[in-house]
Amino acid sequence: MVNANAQRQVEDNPVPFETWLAELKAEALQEGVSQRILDLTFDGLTPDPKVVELDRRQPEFTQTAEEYLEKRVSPIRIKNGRKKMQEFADVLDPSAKNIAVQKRFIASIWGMETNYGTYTGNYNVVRSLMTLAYDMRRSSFFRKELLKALLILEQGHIAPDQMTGSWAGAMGQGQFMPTSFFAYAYDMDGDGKKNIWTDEADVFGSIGNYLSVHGWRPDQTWGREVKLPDDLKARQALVDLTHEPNPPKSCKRALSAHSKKYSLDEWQEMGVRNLDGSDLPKVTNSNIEATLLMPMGIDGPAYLTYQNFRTILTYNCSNLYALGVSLLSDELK
Ligand SMILES: [Ca+2]
Repeated sequence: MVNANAQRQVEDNPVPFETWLAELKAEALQEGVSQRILDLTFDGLTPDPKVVELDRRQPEFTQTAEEYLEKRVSPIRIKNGRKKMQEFADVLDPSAKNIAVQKRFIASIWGMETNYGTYTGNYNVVRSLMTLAYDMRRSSFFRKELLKALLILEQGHIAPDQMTGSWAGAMGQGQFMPTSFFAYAYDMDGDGKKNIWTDEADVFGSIGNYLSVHGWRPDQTWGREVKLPDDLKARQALVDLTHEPNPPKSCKRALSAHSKKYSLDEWQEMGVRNLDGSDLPKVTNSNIEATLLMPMGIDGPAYLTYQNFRTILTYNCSNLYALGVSLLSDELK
């Protein structure tokens, strides 16, 4: 149902839509978008009230961490992931090798983002971005994304009627925003197009490239679930470890829930063990630093997270998201 309120809010822009659109098109022409692409994409296109409604929607209830992870790392998703990895092995294996990111992590993000390419969103990306750019709430962000989306069409990576995505403009099987497309999409099969919608080689290459550019370590995993000392006092002391003094601004919210970094040797000395009680891995040639994360509180599971966990956070700055990707990747190993 179209929300009348949403319709009213999209009209908050004091500039009439037709005037706004004419001005936008002029800017797009200056940016190198052709009249042909503008005619093809904007013909009869009007703002989508449904998009504004979704943009205003408050989550109806907050899932607990357990519920979130159960849903995201469900037995069916694990089963489908294993099947998909086999089905696409001819493309996934060489892509992962080429880009130097373990294939289970590429598959896991693919699974988390679009259920392995089966749910990429059916919104017309240009229409969604145009709506959100015309709307006043975050217009400058979405205007920039819209201009980039038009340039993607101009460069012929995908046909205008096939450029679909989420209601907020995240595109293709890895859900890239247009600016991310220009920064990280990767033409893995070398046909001159970065087709993150229907070409799996490019999908895997692009997800892998995103991780690679953000500091992925192919010789390491994401981290591990660990066992803290039984002694409650010792346990509390670990939980109380100073949090990162200056988490990066780009993902402050999630990273401020992590402890300070210590080496695996130091964690071992503090009494932290593998889940089965055995010693933490002894790393001889590189010094793995890890942070302690307990997303479900002191009684919940404890995780030591490595650099790759932080890289996953750049894809989506949420500890539960990154943990979902991580735990799913373990199941896809
Ligand atoms: Ca390609």
